[in-house]
Amino acid sequence: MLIKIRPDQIDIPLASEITPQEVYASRRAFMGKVAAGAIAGSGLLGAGSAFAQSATARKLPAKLNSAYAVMDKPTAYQDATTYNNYYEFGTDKADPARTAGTLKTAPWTVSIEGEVKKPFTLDLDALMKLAPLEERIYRLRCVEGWSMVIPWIGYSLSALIKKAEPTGNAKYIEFVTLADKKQMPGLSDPILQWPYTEGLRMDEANHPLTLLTMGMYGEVLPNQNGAPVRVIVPWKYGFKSAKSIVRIRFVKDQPKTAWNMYAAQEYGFYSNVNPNVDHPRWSQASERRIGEDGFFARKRKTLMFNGYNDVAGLYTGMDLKKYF
Ligand SMILES: Nc1nc2c(c(=O)[nH]1)N[C@H]1C(S)=C(S)[C@@H](COP(=O)(O)O)O[C@H]1N2
Ligand SMILES: [Mo]
Repeated sequence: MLIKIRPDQIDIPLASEITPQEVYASRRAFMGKVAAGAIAGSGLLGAGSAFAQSATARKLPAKLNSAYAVMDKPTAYQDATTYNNYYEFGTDKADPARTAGTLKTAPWTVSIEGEVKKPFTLDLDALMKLAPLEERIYRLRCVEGWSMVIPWIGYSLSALIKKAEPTGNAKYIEFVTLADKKQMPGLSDPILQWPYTEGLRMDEANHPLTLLTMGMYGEVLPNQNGAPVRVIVPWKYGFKSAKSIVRIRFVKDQPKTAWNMYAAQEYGFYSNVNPNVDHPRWSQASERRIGEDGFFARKRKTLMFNGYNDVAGLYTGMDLKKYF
């Protein structure tokens, strides 16, 4: 018999309270049970996503990549789509859900520029077909001290980098996002220098965890979450995960980034999730999971690299207090 089981009904430990090794082991045990039929028909596997979605958005079929799925309970779709940072659409958490309806996501192109064999432009359709879409369940932690767990859909950015054929001079990658006053009411507020830009070192960009993201919860991205294409870098603070990307530039020198230009002493280039290095205004030692932890609940511990220990090797020999 097939039993319908929602992810939030599966009894799993809080991943933030156990070690990443245990997370991995328990996920393997979980997947083992699925394979054995004990959790058959959960919908967690296969082409469709099991997660609650909107009634109108376009479906985006993708296979769950269980190697890249944390055990934590996914955040409710309602929370993930109404509590957003997307300053082009206002600075209040509720603003983007209200105002991002004016974002025109089709037609859309992403141009690949800079230190590459030959610059080119891809439309969204071509971008979607570049590599098989995967569903991955990642934690996203904002430097403000809250976190979510979201089933994203996309593929490793490395697939696009390979296609771009970067030259030997390409040491960093810069993401330039849309800045259009007609579509984005927040641009009249000069709080950040528009367009919002972000960047990664080439080895960070090529790490398989770095996800070029076109969807979430089984569907195309809602506008407020960065439609039609964004990046998700799960071991870094949320602001590194730039939304609504229009240009990807391969560059020799470390690119300027929007938040670093806003306040360099608060927002470094690297911005790895690090419980040992506090932001001047917020502790980074703990966090509140949106939709789960009330304001009076004991906060959960923030994990080094947000629990993604695989990336530690990228920073061997670097003083992460200096390169925060
Ligand atoms: N273009 C753009 N991208 C952005 C932002 C933004 O203001 N503009 N905010 C960042 C911040 S601070 C966070 S925490 C995440 C939030 O992503 P989410 O709304 O999908 O959870 O998006 C990041 N990407
Ligand atoms: Mo953030």
